[in-house]
Amino acid sequence: MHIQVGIIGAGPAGLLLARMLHLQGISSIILESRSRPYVEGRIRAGLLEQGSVDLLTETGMADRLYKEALVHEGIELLFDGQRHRIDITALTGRKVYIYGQQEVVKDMIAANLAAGVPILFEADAYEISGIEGDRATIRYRHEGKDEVLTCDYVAGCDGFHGISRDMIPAHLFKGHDRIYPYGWLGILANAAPTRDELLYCSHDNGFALFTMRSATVSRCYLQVAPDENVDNWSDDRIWSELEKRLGKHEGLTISTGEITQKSVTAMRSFVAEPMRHGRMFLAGDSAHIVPPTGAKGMNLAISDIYVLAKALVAFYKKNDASLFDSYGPTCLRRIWRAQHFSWWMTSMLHNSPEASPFDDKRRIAELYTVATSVAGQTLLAENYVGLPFEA
Ligand code: RFL
Ligand code: PHB
Repeated sequence: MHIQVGIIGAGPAGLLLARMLHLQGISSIILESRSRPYVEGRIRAGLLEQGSVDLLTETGMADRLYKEALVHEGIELLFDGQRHRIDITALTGRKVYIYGQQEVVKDMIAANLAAGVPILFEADAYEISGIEGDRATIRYRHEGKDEVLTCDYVAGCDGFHGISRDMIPAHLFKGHDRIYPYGWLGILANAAPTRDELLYCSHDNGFALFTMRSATVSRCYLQVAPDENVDNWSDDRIWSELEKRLGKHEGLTISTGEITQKSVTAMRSFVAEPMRHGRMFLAGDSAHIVPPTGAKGMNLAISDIYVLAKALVAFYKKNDASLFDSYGPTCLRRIWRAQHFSWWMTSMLHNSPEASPFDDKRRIAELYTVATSVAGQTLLAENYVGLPFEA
């Protein structure tokens, strides 16, 4: 089979690309190694920038989002026993949306399948070849058989553990990596959110984040060791630690409930360069990872695809291949800004086991600098709501 664009991965990146290409009459197919229920049930990100929501709206995939998403105009920073609200909307004129990534993914899968865009689930791509030549070939295993797909271009939207990134020859590839000495224990609970805005809390025991998925479902995160065993965390221990970290801050008590999901994620920053090699483009987590404190991962996947879809459309509609060369550099400008923001939020809010008492005091002073100055708050808010797609 031959198709214009072969897409590996049915995460937010691959699914959005397929949709944007379809709307311009460009054919694609998505190969996804996991099953549909697995992909639709995977609990991950929850915060969408206004620009991401605008793109989902333009591509006709935001109907349910507008009914179900929670629209947020501010966040609170909690540190040193105090609460400081940052009025994101007053400072930037923009808002953010709370809507689970798995809901975004469900909407995107439904839109693509309804339009006849093929998504092959449980189709594991294991080899990409020909990207330096006239046409690319993807070999994959589906329903117990080895299959071959040829395509003009390959979109490597296969996440951090995918195969695409490894196809860039070692002498051309550079990976920029930073590993943090902590991770997040994340839980989902049938409990009303503690507040109706997100609480980013820095405490002597470590960072905690109170976020949500709906009026009845809370999502909370606790800073833990990066290799922490989730089995060490009983439900009681989780609630008592959340209470300890949050409870120090005036007027707040947490509502508890049944915990329905628990997992530990290590934190890292990573950027792959280049993002294109011949006929293959990397997009989303296959090209970069951010620590989740800045809520940028899914949003960066979406902004990469905005730039990539534009380049493919220019080629197929106007025979203009020039945007292929600028794809990576355009994305990387925004990616590095998001990397900086994610690193900054992470370093400012977590207490590192490597920090000296001086570092800890300096870090709290930095939080005061940001929270008590309009300039500081604006810097945070502008980055939190997201920079323009082509910054
Ligand atoms: P995905 O979603 O990982 O999708 C890649 C897909 O490729 C498939 N795949 C293959 N398919 C076929 N053949 C192969 N060989 C394949 N190898 C892999 C995989 O099965 C998968 O379905 O990547 P994509 O599309 O680039 O999307 C990136 C986002 O998923 C990620 O950045 C976010 O979840 C990060 N993130 C957050 N991002 C935000 O924007 N806002 C947030 O609030 C936010 N919070 C978070 C987060 C990530 C977290 N974790 C779990 C790391 C909170 C957490 C805790
Ligand atoms: C989430 O809702 O899962 C979430 C929100 C904000 C973050 C990270 C995760 O910074």
